[in-house]
Order: sequence, then C-alpha cells, then structure tokens
Amino acid sequence: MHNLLPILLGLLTVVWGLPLSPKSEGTCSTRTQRKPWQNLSNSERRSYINATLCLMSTPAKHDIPGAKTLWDELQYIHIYQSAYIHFVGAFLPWHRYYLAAHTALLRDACGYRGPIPYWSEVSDQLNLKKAAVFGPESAFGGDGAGPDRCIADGPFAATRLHFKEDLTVESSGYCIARNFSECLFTGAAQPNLDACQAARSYEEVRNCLEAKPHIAGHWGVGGTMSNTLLSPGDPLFFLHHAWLDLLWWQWQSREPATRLVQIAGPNLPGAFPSTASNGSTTPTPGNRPLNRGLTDYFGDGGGNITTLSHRLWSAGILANTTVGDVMDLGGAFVCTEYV
Ligand SMILES: [Cu+2]
Repeated sequence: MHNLLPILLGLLTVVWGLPLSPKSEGTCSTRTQRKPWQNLSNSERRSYINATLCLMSTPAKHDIPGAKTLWDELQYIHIYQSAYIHFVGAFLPWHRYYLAAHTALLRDACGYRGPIPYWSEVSDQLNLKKAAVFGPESAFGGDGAGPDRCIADGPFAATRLHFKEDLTVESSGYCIARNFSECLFTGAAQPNLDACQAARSYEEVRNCLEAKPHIAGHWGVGGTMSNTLLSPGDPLFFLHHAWLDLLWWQWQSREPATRLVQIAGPNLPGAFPSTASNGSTTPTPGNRPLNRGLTDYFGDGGGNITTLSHRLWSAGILANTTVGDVMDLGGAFVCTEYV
C-alpha cells in the first residue's frame, strides 16, 4: 500500500480534476425505479442477478490498478475512500452517489434496465434466515459456512473478490463471506427507524441512520458485509444501501424546503470503531493516512465542515459531482424514485 499510495494519489489528482458531468445541469426525464426485492417478479429477480454476474465477469475498464472486473472497480472506490465516506457529513450523499454509479454500470455495461431493488430490512426482523433476498434460486444465496464463512449456495458462491483492505490484490481471489446474526440485525427494527425519522437536523439523522439501520444490515449479514472497507464485494450491499437511502429520502421529504439543501458534519471522521460488537476486528480506515491534498480537494473551502459544494468522486466510473447535486432523488444526477 505504501508503495502504491503516491501512484494512487496521482491518479486521484488527475481524476478529481475532470469537469463535472453535464448531467448535473440537465433535467431528469426518465427516473430509474427502485423497488423492494420482495415485490420483484421471478423473472425480474433473475435478470437483476444476471446483470450483477455480468458486472462480476466484465473486464475492468477504468484504469484502476489491479482491478480485474467492473465489480472490483466498484469495490475499489469504496475501499480507497473509506476514511472519507463513513462517520462524516458526506456519508449519506456519497453512498447515494455510489448507488447511482452502480446503476449506471448495470445499465451501460450490462444493458440492465429493470428496477433497482432494495432490501426493506425492517420487514425481515426476526426472520433474517428466511428473508426473500436469501436463497439459492433467483436470489443472493444464504449464510456462509466453514472456517472462512464462504457463501455456500446460490449464484455468488463461486464469486472471487480481489482487492484487500490495503488495496493490494489477491490474484487467486477470495470468497464472499457471510455470518448471520439475528441479534445484530435488530438495529433495523421499527422503533429505531421511528427515532431516526424524528431527528431535527441532518447531523442527527445521519448519526442515527448510520449507527442503527446501517450498522444492523452490515453486521446482521456479517462476513464481507461487516467489513467497513470490503463490504460492497457482497452484492447485498447495494440493496442494503438503497434501503438506507430511502430512509434518508423519507426524512428529507417530510420538510423538503429545508431538508433538500441541509448538509452538515465533518469531512474527516473522529473515532472509528475498530472492533464489531460480535468480536470481529476489521482494519480501520482511521489507520490509513489522511492526506491533506485530498481533503483540500473536497471543495468545502478548506475547513472540516461538509457543504453542498463537497466533491464526490468515483475514480471515473461516474463523473465527479457535488453533494448539492445528489440531494434531490428527482434531480438530474440521480433521477430515481421509490415505487
Ligand atoms: Cu460504505
């Protein structure tokens, strides 16, 4: 990682310098539809799974060092920026932007035009193992098994991921792991969601959503999903975050006049959790060097407060944009709706 860092920083400087997408100034005509996985027909489920397998088998094409597939590239941008996108003001907008990048890749690289599914985790409380997202047929496979907790069945049992936490590449790859915990999953229960919706400020709702339903989905599924850096390697990540994005959107929609422009919080996080409450330890983004060149580039005027001008970056998978451009789901950049 230390050898790679100067190269990666150089790459970032180049890519962050690109102009913003013209989409940010355009209009949103046809909104992508996001639907609960439970409501998708069998053939819709199959085509989404096939499109995901397509991302996992299509060669990388964004000049990301070490990436073999588009899936690796998606995971890379999350690993790379982990310290700047969690426990910070940009947590919710960056992950909304990341969902847009994922949707664009599904469409442009794999021709997928169906609904974008989300996992309504509140509906599966105390029913984790039997949730519709799990299962070997037209779903995401089930729990992990064996010493490495590799997914034992379903379409992703043979998937190999390549990037490690320090962005070195494991060329033979490693499996997607899961380790279900019904107990940790209860953070997504209705009373917690109600508490988040009652928040009076962006910082309050961001803290609440990140700490409760967000953590619940990651730790409830466990394995790869419980790794702060590597979690997008499990395709369930995108269904989990599309649900979390809905929760933020519901909060925004209660008072759109103020909440569609309300952002706050630090650009750099305070303390990071280093040990999950189930005892699994993951390398913390906080251990990675924070580079002043990057934080200056956020465009918030050099301070540590996240603003609507804060830049969002995805290594060229999607054009750079700003927090302001993703605040509205119906804006030109995101252009999506929950149905
Ligand atoms: Cu994340």
